[in-house]
Amino acid sequence: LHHPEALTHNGHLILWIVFGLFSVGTVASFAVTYREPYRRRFLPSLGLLVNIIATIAYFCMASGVGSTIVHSGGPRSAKREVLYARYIDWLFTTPLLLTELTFLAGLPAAEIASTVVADVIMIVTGLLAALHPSLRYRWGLFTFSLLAFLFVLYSLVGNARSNAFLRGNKVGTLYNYLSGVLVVAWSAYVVVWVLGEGTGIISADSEVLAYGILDVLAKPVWGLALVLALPTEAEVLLPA
Ligand code: RET
Repeated sequence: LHHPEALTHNGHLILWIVFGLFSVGTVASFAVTYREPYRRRFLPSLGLLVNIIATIAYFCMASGVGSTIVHSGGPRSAKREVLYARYIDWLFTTPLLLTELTFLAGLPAAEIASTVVADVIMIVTGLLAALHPSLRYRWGLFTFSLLAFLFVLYSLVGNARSNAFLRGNKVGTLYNYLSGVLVVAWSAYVVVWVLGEGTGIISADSEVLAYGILDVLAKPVWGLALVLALPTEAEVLLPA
């Protein structure tokens, strides 16, 4: 138990593979954004930004910057490698993803803002929970993060849903589908966190694999599905 539970060669290999997938996602997002006329580029360009940020974050993590060793519990080791670079990615990308979905729903600006603020609190307290030196107080920050997450989910399944249906049945149906996938996928991050950073039950490599699969689903796949399925009624137009 003298060695920290750190990434191995396999963990870095997975990070490089996910970096490759995000590079492809970035190119695809560029294509779907710029084939649209200028006025229709708002939603696709948010998706493009998400992919660019994640590509850079994966380059950092794969090449070995943005991680630190923290005190850890669990069966594996008393120390564990935490890739804090992903929280910096999430700090920018989760607000962008929520902006895409809430603009699609036509949620009023003040409610978009409060959802995004709760999301930022969720990520920052989640980062602090992962870095906290005390194995006990870590769960206090985890609780703050979880409460903020519940607020985000509440805005998405409550008001935003009814707003989406006000924009028409096609928009409502697309919104239902995309928000449903989001709720399931984002909740899975919490499970991975508890098993990884939280309790040390899974290895640092398995954690990288699990977050990698979720990131590819939640960013390029989800974002392209939104843009490609967008009915004309759901467009968010830029000023001419
Ligand atoms: C943490 C740990 C503490 C409790 C909660 C969390 C939630 C994280 C979420 C992350 C979503 C990330 C996405 C990234 C890429 O697109 C920080 C894991 C609630 C919901 C969607």
